Amino acid sequence: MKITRRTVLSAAICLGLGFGIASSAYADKALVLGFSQVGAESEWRTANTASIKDAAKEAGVTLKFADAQQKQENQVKAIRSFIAQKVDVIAFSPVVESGWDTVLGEAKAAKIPVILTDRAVDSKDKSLYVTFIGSDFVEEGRRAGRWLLERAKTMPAGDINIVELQGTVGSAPAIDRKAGFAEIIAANPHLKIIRSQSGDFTRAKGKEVMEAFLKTDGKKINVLYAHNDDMAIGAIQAIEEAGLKPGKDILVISVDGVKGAFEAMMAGKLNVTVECSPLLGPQLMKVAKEVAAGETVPKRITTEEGVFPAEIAAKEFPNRKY
Ligand code: GYE
Repeated sequence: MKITRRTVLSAAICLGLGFGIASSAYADKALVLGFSQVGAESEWRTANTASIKDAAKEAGVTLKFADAQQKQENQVKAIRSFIAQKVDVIAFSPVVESGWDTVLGEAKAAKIPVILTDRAVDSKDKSLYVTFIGSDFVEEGRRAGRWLLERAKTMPAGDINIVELQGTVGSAPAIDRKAGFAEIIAANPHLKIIRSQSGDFTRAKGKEVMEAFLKTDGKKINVLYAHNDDMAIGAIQAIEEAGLKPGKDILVISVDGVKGAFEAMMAGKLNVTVECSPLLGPQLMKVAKEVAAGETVPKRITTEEGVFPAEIAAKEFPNRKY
């Protein structure tokens, strides 16, 4: 074959194109994300897992997904295995706030960036992770408190006794939702938390702990504040089984805004839910790609959310995505 200027040129174009295609396909394939999920404890968590899996597929990210079944030791194991597999980015939703420094130090030493999603860690060394994507749980607690503060104005004079179902002990949402709520209700000395215990964010535990509350304090309880919808839904069952009317005899306040909560509001059994969005997948994939490309990302990415009282539940229900 006679080599002309033209063949050299077209060969060069082909090669260039070839490289172009190959390198962009490579770039997409190259992003391997190890994700350690808390578990499958709630409707919120199920929606969060689906959001992450769907978004990974959509973004062409190879996702290595591990379910920790609400145990920190399983998350530590998963993170170590991601390091051993040399994934490009590690993301995880830490079940509890404390005790991450060692394993995050190992990821840092291996030069694998870590993204926190949903829940925070209390590590002093902020260089152990690149960013934290998720809700402001203290603000969610405040929003729940503000609703009650307003509602209390229409309630009979005297003490208003509150029982609280906390989330998983030591978890960021349990610590922060408790703090935000307490901060706001302190403005009215009649608002009194008479019992507060963990229901581990599950329906079964929420029901069980509410049963215990009802046994000792039944008639005295005016309000239930649950740190998530699942515990509220479990507790609603306990209230009904005790012959009381949830939403009326005992006001019920919760957090998340899952479909189950909207159904309970439409049935008149739940008074308000403070929104906490689990749809973090698309944002996580975007940030993971940016981090892998060496871009600087904000240290804190906060999710935008609202409050849904029972009065607007039926209107909002068709718009709910989780
Ligand atoms: O509110 C609860 C889930 O971390 C925000 O975890 C999340 C919480 C959510 O089990 O339902």
